[in-house]
Amino acid sequence: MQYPFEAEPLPYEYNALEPYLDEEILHFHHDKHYVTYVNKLNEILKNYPNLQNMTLEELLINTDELPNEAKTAIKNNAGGVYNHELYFACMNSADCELPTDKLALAINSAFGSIDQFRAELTAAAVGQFGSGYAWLILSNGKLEIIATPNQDTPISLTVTPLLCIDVWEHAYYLQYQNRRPDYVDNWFNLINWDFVGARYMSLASKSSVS
Ligand code: MN3
Repeated sequence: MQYPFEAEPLPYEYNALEPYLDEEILHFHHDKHYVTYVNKLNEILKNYPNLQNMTLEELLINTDELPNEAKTAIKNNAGGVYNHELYFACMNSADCELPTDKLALAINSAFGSIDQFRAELTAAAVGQFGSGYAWLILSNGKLEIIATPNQDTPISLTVTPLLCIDVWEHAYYLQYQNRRPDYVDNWFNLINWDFVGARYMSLASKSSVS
């Protein structure tokens, strides 16, 4: 995927995540916030034909190749596209409350238990000051939890994101107002563990983790 980037459709119905996330939030979040990042990225890249053959990942990783005057805008908007696509893909309506198989083993090994994993991811998401994301990442074959501000993305740190939660206020304010901890708590019901597990298996094998 490269310029001109096209917005991916939401991978489920807009009301599929109720009662944990309202249809109205999904409309604003996907159709306005996410689509705006796609459009702005294309607007910027229109002026840089030499960047138009780069993938989204390349734009975020090979930042040395970006012109100085456009570097921040490209980072913010390409990050906004990448982060939102992963965030939407990491959720679904299925009652899939726990990871399974090798990902479950890896989570237990890295954090001690699923409950501890949940506590650490919650702390990162609730504790992120201002806008940003909390992530489960794969770094040198090990699972870790980090938080990033704004639209910064872990792939720029050369680690691999497996799962993310958007904690910008636009992700929850219409339904939860200032109660970010309630949003985070309910979001755990929405994690698409089949997707995250498949992502782990495919990426872990690439970094030679068994
Ligand atoms: Mn968002």
